[in-house]
Amino acid sequence: MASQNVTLNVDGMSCGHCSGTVQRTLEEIDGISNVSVDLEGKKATFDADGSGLIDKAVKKINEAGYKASNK
Ligand SMILES: [Cu+2]
Repeated sequence: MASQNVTLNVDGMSCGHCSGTVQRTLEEIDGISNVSVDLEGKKATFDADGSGLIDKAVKKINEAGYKASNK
């Protein structure tokens, strides 16, 4: 399956610690790579290689205490 470039909106990040947490949270998911988190822009971008990864990424970010949305 071709990997898909995904951008999520992420609310609730206020400093580099927050963006680092979101970055690590995404990097820990199998099938997700090339993670980049934009603190100022409130976005996270990554490549997803497999189905269901976007929902999983949203869920994991929310569990980490931030608010992700896919739109
Ligand atoms: Cu912070």
